[in-house]
Amino acid sequence: MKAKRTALTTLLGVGVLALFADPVLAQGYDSTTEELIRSLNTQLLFMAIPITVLVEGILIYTVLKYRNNDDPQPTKENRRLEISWTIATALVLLVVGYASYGVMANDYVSNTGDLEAQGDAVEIEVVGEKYLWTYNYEGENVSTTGTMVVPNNTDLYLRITSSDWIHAFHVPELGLKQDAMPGTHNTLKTKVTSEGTYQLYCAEYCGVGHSQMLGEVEVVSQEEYEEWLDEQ
Ligand SMILES: [Cu+2]
Repeated sequence: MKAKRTALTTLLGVGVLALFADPVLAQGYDSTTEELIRSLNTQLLFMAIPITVLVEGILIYTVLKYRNNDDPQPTKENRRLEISWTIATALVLLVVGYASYGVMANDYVSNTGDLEAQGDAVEIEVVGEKYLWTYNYEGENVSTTGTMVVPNNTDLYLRITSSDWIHAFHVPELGLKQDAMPGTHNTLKTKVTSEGTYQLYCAEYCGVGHSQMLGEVEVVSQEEYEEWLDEQ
């Protein structure tokens, strides 16, 4: 009995530690995309922890209780048990499926690429080439390389493409990742919700300069963005 309690306490402790180790709970979100993805991750974690504790608890309990049994007997058919675990699994899958669908089907996470920019959204063509990123601001006649300046709290439509071969646009802190393919534009839609500078990486090995294919996303207030546009 004491061993069982110790085992359960240990498992609970590991679960609580896992929660604290999750950076999501310690800080806010920087974009709508990041919020959707990370909060789904947290929801799934909260589901996974009790299931893990239950399964491991039963396992440890059984091992301890029957460790001196030299003549184990196979379990005979148990219809009630089979129905229980079938229904329980189905319920878990339904909840996971429902939660995931809500996130996966959201424009901020995935879209078919033909999304039209709405209202005062900012639309930028992001072009990857060996080994730099170029940003063409739609309707503004502005083009920059290296640092992409965007306004805070505004929908962004990033049309990702490449002028030579495959790269990938990746800003981990904002939850953004998209292939940059020659001859096609893949759309990322997001809204950044906190000002700051975020590191941009190329996430598809593209040659000797791949590790240097970096950039920055600088998120500023609406006014600063307008000023910056005028200066260009
Ligand atoms: Cu690259």
